[in-house]
Amino acid sequence: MNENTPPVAAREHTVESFTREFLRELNFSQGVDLDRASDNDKYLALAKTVRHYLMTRWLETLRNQYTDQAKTVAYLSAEFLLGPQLENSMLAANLDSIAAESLRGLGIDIEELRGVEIEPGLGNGGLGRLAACFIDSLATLNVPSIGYGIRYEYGIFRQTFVDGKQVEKPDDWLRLGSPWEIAHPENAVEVHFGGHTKKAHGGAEGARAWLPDWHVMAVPYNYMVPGYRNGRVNTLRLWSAKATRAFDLQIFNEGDYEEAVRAQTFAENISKVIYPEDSTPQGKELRLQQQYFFVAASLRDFLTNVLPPDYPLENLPNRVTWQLNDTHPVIAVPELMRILIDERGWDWDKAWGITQQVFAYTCHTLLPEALEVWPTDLLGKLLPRHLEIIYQINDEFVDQVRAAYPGDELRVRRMSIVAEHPVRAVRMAHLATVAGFKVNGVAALHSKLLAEKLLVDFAQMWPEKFTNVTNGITPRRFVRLSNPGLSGLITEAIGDGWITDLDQLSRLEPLADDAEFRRRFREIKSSNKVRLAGVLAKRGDIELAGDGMVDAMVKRLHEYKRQSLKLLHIVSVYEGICSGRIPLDSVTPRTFVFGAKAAPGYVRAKETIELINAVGRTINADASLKGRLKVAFPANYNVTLAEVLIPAADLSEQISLAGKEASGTGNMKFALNGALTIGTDDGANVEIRKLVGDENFFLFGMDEPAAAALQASGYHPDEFYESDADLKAALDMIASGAFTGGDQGGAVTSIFADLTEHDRFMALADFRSYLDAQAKVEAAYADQDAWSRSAVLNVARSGFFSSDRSIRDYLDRIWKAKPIDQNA
Ligand code: NTF
Repeated sequence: MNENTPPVAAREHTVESFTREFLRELNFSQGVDLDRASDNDKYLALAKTVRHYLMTRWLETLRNQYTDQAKTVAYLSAEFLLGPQLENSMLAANLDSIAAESLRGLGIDIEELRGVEIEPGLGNGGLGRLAACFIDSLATLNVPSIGYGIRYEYGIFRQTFVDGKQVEKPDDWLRLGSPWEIAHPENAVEVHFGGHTKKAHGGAEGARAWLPDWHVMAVPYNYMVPGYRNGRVNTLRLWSAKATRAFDLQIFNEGDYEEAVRAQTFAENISKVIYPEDSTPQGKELRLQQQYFFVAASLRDFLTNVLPPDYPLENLPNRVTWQLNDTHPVIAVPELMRILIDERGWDWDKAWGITQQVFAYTCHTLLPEALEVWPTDLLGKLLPRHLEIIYQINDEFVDQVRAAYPGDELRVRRMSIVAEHPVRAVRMAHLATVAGFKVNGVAALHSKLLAEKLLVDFAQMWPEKFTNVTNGITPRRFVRLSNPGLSGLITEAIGDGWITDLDQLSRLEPLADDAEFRRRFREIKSSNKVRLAGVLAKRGDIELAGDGMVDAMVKRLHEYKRQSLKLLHIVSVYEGICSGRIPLDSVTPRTFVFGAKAAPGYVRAKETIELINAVGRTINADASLKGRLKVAFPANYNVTLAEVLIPAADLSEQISLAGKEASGTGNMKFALNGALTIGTDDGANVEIRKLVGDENFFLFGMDEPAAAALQASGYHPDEFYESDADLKAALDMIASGAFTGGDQGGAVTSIFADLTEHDRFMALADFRSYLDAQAKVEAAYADQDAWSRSAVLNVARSGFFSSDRSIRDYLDRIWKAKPIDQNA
């Protein structure tokens, strides 16, 4: 800290000073008096007040970042699913109780203000939320780091249901103001596209001149990323596209006003909206534009604003790791090569030598169809110089493969960065693997399958490149904030060290045998259910089944995740009750809660939503069930809803086909909040089960080798349909139109036909085992005391799933960066 820096203590942390600041904000920033202020005014004033308290620390962190020039983690991610910011910032700044007291004194209900906040939904699901947890942990662990991404004007669509069908509405999250960001138009960066290349005059051998034909400005918006009460405030920099004035003016001067406006819209479309896809690549030109847009701006920003002038880029590997969050930012690889060769005049080998030391790649999928591939026609049109560089990287790489495996042309073809069929295209995962110094999967099983299946040729050639870092979640947001009851109970028992050292939860183990502790744990669960019931009731008259079990399946709607298997279970129970096979009073009262968005173009997923809603409507309206079963499917599942739902859940559904879910992170959030998991041996479920113990986890279904073997031997779902009477009855009930007012067409036919004829993710093969596991769940739940013992053990044994641990693993295995304590 230099002498001019005001010491942090100068910002008093008292209720009075907070109130003063808040009223100042209300008057001078919002321009209203307290008695005329709307909730939105109050929310914005509160947010800005909190922001002020963090500002000193932020500036300090930025100064230190510049003077220390320490190794920095630059996390490049097309998605950051941040969730609401207010509470988290207050918590990090240690202002939560002061703010609450201050507002109380002014007669303001802080809860109401929380309700005003619109979360920035700048991500689809797990991948984007992981990035948000990681920047939280990086800051909390004192790691110098910057997150780089895109400031989408419209986040992930708002889901509504019309007649049970998903209808997407734009998510205009910026409409009421965005107090958490600071724009820096003066630091805007030009990003170029299109045109052609030609031989450079002078410059290094192999250097080319790129003559782009259009460009756009990337304007940075900075977000604070406060560590948990450690004085560090890192930066998340999100880029927004702005048409350049020169570009408009030229056309404007040519007298074509409409064309000028059109051109501006075209350029600004780049950051207009996030692609609502998850686990499937969306091969759209605009998406490639988005990727290059944010990556080019981020590299430029790092090289010119974070590094000092004239920094010798030979030292770059000591200064930065650019972590590639999936393949979305991989175009950074040829971009850095272009900068080093064409702009800095380096020769190819030297540039490649450095490039290979600064990128590391995280893969998040096991579905081959989810790996991004860009047709060379498109890539060449948009980024002609980058395509040339990719070709050259590939030429050298292919030579290397030939040298290592002489005569094995099939292998060469499999590994080539450039695929020839069905069209010539660049495989971004191959490029990332060739260029990255490390490649990691996101759970132990996933990393193993990456090395043995998806990227097997690469793992054979470079075994040391491959590693695992199991995902994690931030305990600040997903326990401390979202589950105040449980947080209080834990802190009372073991102190509050767990908030930044989640392994300490193991000290709760003995309390699993303490009847009073279990009772209090149950009490908290019940009050969390009451809170959930209140939120669901407001969201459209959704009811819970009394104080019964809350059974939750929340995640993107995807066939591999098998919401349809969950649906078959529900229908099977209902069919059993209707046909008299299952006595109603033997059924545990339970609410099946779904939360799921389907990609707008994913027809089967949308049909599944429609069917879930149809089944839900029927069951919820059937008085003969006496309210014992309910289906709750609140629309628009997001972080805000997750924070209310997860703490209330008893049972966590993690039922993907083994070998398909890379990790899952919802599974970790539920376990950490004391829900028991019913799940397959997939993704991080494997690690959860190992840690919490078989007796506290309901395992079912084929494991990955069994699933692969069944697939290989020829899978015939109709055989399962014909041979299992309960399965047949459930499917037939759906097919009969019992849930669709007699309608046997549409979603009903299509899902029935798909499951009985194709069933790519083998829901039918796992049905019986799933039902058996559900029977065990019912039996276990009947003994509430034993159930809560298992639940407490789930909490006590889930410390491993902190994203702090993930970040430590990244530091250790990949980044080799050192934490720097700002207060030291
Ligand atoms: C997702 N991947 C995986 O499907 C999840 O299993 C995993 O938990 C998260 O990433 C975070 O690692 C994707 O969304 C994508 F796009 F890679 F398919």
